Amino acid sequence: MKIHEKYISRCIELAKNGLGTTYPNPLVGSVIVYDGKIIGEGWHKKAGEAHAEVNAINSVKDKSLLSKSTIYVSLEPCSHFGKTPPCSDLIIHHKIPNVVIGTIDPFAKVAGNGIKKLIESGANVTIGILEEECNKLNKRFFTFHNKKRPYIILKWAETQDGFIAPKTKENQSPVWITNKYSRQLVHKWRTEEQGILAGTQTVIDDNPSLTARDWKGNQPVRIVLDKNKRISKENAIFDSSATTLLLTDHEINFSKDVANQICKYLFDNDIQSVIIEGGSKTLQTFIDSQLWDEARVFKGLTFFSEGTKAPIITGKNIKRYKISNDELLIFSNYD
Ligand code: AOF
Ligand code: ZN
Repeated sequence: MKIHEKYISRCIELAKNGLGTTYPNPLVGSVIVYDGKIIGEGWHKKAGEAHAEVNAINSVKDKSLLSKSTIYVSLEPCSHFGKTPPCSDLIIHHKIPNVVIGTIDPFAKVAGNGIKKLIESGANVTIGILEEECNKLNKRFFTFHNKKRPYIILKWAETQDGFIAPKTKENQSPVWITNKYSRQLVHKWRTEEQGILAGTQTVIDDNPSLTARDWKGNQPVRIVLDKNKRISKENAIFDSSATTLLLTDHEINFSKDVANQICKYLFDNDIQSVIIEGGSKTLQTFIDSQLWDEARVFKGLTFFSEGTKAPIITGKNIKRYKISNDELLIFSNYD
């Protein structure tokens, strides 16, 4: 592997440590190299806290080496005063002569301005190393800023015969289609997204908590559709373990373009990513509006014979996995 690619790849690896905790900020990693050796590393951990470059620079013991080093960063160093001061100024301040950047920041306040500042200061700037990987790393952040909507992940579990719920249920608790490993994986996924969304009927039928209780990490904001205000305040979605946004006919006009309106509402509320976990009607609405980036579909061993049919989805890029005896299909739409 070429030298720049090697270090940007390390930046990507470091950046991933922030998955789930940086919202609304992107995942960013940075590495500082002197004389063929890494002398500093850092990543962005949490919005409001230090950016990746700041952490990398702070981790260098002998600061006098900075003026002879190369700083690698997976995303363009920022140029604006946000919750923290500009990273490009810090790089200039330490006289780091070489800057290697994975990809350009789509955030309007930065968008090329960090690069401009660095070049104007006389730094030797290289742009576009592992660009595609760096864009993919921040698929949520890029979708939010470029498409003005959250990154949308659809998730459901269906039986061998294609049902997501049985016809009748004895009580208000979910009927499991998948095994415990798949269920835990879903909790991990929940910690990675900023929001989790479910439709009215799912909340009424299953009384789900919609939390990531089986995995350590971020609790996503619960977003629940409640067109006719049918959901009781006693439901688990109102417990104190996470924030809940209820979308009623006050926020959404349920008679048309529901998926579009939800996207707009979430964008206006700074929600960068959402995992939609049902029910069938809600999922199908997003599929029909072609407003989805990924679908993660489990197929369990169970048969229901009758009940609620699973959504119908097609996609060009399908990956298949086995989670013990469950099958997991991941459809990807992100380009
Ligand atoms: C960087 N390095 O590690 C990150 C950057 O409010 P602030 O000050 O945290 O700024 C947030 C914006 O800065 C964010 O929208 C994105 O454009 C950029 N994030 N930039 O140089 C980093 N996380
Ligand atoms: Zn910055």
